[in-house]
Amino acid sequence: MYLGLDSSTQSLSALVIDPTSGSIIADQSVNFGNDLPEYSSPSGFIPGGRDGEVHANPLMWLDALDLLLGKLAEVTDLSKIEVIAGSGQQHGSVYLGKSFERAVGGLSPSGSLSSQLSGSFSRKTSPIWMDTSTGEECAEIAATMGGNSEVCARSGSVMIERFTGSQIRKFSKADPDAYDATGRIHLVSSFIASVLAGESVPIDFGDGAGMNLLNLMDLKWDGKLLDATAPALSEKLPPAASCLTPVATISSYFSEKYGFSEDCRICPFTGDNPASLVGMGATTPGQVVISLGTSDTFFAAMPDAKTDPEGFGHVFGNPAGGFMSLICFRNGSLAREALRDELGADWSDFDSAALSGTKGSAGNNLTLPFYGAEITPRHDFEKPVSEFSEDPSPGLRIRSLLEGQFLNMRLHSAWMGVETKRILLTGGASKNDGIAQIVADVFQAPVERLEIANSAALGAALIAAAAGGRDLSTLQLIFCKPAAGSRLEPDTSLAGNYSTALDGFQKLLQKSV
Ligand code: XUL
Repeated sequence: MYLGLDSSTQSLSALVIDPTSGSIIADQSVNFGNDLPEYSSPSGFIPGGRDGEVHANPLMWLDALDLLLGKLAEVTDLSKIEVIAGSGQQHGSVYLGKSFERAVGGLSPSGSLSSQLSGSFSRKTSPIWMDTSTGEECAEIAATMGGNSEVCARSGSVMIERFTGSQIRKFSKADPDAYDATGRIHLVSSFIASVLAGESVPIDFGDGAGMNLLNLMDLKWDGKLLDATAPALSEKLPPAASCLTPVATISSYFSEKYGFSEDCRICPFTGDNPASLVGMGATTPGQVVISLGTSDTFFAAMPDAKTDPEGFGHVFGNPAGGFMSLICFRNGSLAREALRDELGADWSDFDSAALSGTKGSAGNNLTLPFYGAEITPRHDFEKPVSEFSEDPSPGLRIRSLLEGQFLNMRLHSAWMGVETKRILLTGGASKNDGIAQIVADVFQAPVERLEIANSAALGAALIAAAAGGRDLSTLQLIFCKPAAGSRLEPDTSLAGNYSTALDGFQKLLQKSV
């Protein structure tokens, strides 16, 4: 049996799979807000951060690990777990003092993780991916490197506030003594893996690519980027490695306390997006995952480390080999909800209006679907801009907003140069057939929805099984099945409408930014 863990923003989840029977043996999770109210972090981070700072308490993640494994041990014989792999929310960083290695290697099962490791941090809180406070540091690093295009060519992304490099720089400037006292900097993913291993383990390439520090050509830390970021950084980072190769066995704390076998192996943990790519069964080029959430994300496998010339998209490592893109669109559900409220509509209106009622107008009206600042493209929009060729009924406004969202995605993912053969739609709004049909029509590709809810934890469990010698693509055929009846075919008669609309959308965008 194999265990996948996912440490996300709001919860820590575990999924145990048995590849021989093709079944999920256990599925447990701990919600930081509900299960650990003493950390006063209802959404997984400390509320009220100033000037764009968003931090979380790493002790909360440790308590969650104890709580989760305790729950899991009640329902599963953990001695049967051969390999553990995992994923973490990307970009977040954990700062450990020089005593960490000794403390984590000598944990006693009679105490808790948090009580025994609370003295090991050189920074009490961890900046996470929602932090936007490092604009100044991004500009400084980009200037030292000779510009953002150089940063992008090396690391796969221009300098991004939430990425780890600028966060490390900010800490080194704000508190140089604490920075000097830092012996190890981990990502959320590599921190949890290190605790399980009882020693610092490597950072996975896939997750490491979200730091603005890894050189995508040789998958090693980039000396020039490290120097531009903070002093002596190379001494503080663990090496980078693949999440598919186990690097340690589990520490005696976990075997004695929760019944794991002493031979249970630990893989480097990857990021939640690379793990989701695996869990959605989308690790080969041609498959695209679109996740419709508060923000919408688009991610897809890529054979080469091609970068976005406009600098909006990111390149991470694909756990199955090669690379993946990740593109974030901030006006996702936020925009859909804003229009719904403006029209006094509900989601069923999105379904019927978007489907049958307005199909004759597909691609005829254009809307830039932005109710606020957007990151793809990066611009401070205030409200949507529309060009209607007919009277804009509520149904048409809904269709036009949705078309605008997916035309914007199609336009800003073209740099990957990968033909979209199949779209896997996930996230809250993916259940809506009207929205899903518009995705299929705009991209002219079939849309499928999978049964699984936590694709990152499933992806981690599949990585564990692959690291244990199972074939990843066979595992994906077994575990990543589309839900029955979820497939929608594109209406190919609309191909011309949407390629004309794509040109029109691009022109409208150029006029407006
Ligand atoms: C990706 C990103 C988020 C986090 C949290 O760049 O910031 O998706 O990984 O899920």
